[in-house]
Amino acid sequence: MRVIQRIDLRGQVLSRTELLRVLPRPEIGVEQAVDAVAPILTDVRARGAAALRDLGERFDGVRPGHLRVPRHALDEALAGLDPVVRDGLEEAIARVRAVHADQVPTEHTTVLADGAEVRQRWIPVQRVGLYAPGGLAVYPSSVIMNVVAAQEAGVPALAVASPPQKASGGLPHPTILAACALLGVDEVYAVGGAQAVAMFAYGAAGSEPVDGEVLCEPVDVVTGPGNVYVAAAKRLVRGVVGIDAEAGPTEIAVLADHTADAGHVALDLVSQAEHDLMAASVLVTPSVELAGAVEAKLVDLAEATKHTARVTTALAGPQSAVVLVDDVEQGLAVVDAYGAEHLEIQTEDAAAVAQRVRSAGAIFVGPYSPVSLGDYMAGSNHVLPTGGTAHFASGLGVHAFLRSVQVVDYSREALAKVADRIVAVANDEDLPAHGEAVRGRF
Ligand code: HSO
Ligand code: ZN
Repeated sequence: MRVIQRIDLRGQVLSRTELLRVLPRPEIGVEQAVDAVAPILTDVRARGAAALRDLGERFDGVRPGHLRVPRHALDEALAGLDPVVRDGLEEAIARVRAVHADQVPTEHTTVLADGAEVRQRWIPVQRVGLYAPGGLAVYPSSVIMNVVAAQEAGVPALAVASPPQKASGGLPHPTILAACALLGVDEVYAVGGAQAVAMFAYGAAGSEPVDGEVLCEPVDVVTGPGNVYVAAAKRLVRGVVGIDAEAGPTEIAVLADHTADAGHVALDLVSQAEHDLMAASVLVTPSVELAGAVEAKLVDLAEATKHTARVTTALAGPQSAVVLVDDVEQGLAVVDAYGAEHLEIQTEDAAAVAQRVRSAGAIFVGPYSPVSLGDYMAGSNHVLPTGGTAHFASGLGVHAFLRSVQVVDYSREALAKVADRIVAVANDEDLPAHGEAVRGRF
């Protein structure tokens, strides 16, 4: 069996729709999961903390003693953190903080005439809930990406939820707790999956009395990665709360030409395949030589890497491919249609090529900006739109936690200048009281 399929688009002129058909993506099945998680949401809404305990026992195999992680458990987790890992996480926090601090938009006032102003304010939401998965994907780096973005947006109240682990006696994974402690987050819940999303959306009060426990209050925005059930739960609570994107399996596309190093390209394709059986690794190249060299490297790397089974399955899956194109120009059309979560540009004049890209979650320019850098240490956010949602969505940033509010401030004279026009348009809409509300002032 081929390590990765080849798709040859040379000599073909394809529309975006046709391109999407030849660049398959994994079927995620959020729709089906919606039916499975709906009763969980109903249960949490009705029974609050009691339901959360029952669901922890059922799905995570351990009944959490405290839903709210005690402060001392956070401190102990931090004390037990390997100092080398701590140093890495601290550097990541500092870099991500610097980038996100710069994202905060400044207030802007448009003066339309003398005494006629519209100001654009940016106000953080009051309270957010961030989900951190357990199981296979225990990623303190993802905790950093979500928490720092919310903190730099100025969100005053922030809660984290992560599944109770049997090995930790019903507490979330110690590295997740340590990351929370490093970030100064002390409201952490041992609640996982769809029920965590429900807890954030509805709060944990339910209708049953609870003795002595501090319960989670509802939040305004829920963010954070998770499996298909978490995605389904987010879909269901959207509207009650704001959500970030529904995260799907990770994707890397590399647009590379003959100048690229096949070894680098193969390493990067393998790095994201390591996440998930359904992860997508796609190379788009006009160079048949590079394609062959990368395929050969992939065989060696897939065998030598720690998670061989996952990597091999992801690379061989229908979602991964080496795509041959006529030139970088056609390559750009392909990567734009695909709209990858991560797009690496490893071509001659990489910065200029990158500048022409219209759709990608994040763009990594040149041979020394691998996706792994962005996953941990670049300062950019690694929570990015997957599954082609980059066509309309952005990666996580402070904007996900901010609302823009327009502040209208007109003087008597400025209102008088437009009064007749307001009356004319209001009457045309058969809403004369609108016009009267203006005219009645003069
Ligand atoms: N590449 C993943 C994020 C991640 N990588 C976490 C390592 N840890 C999705 O962007
Ligand atoms: Zn990654």
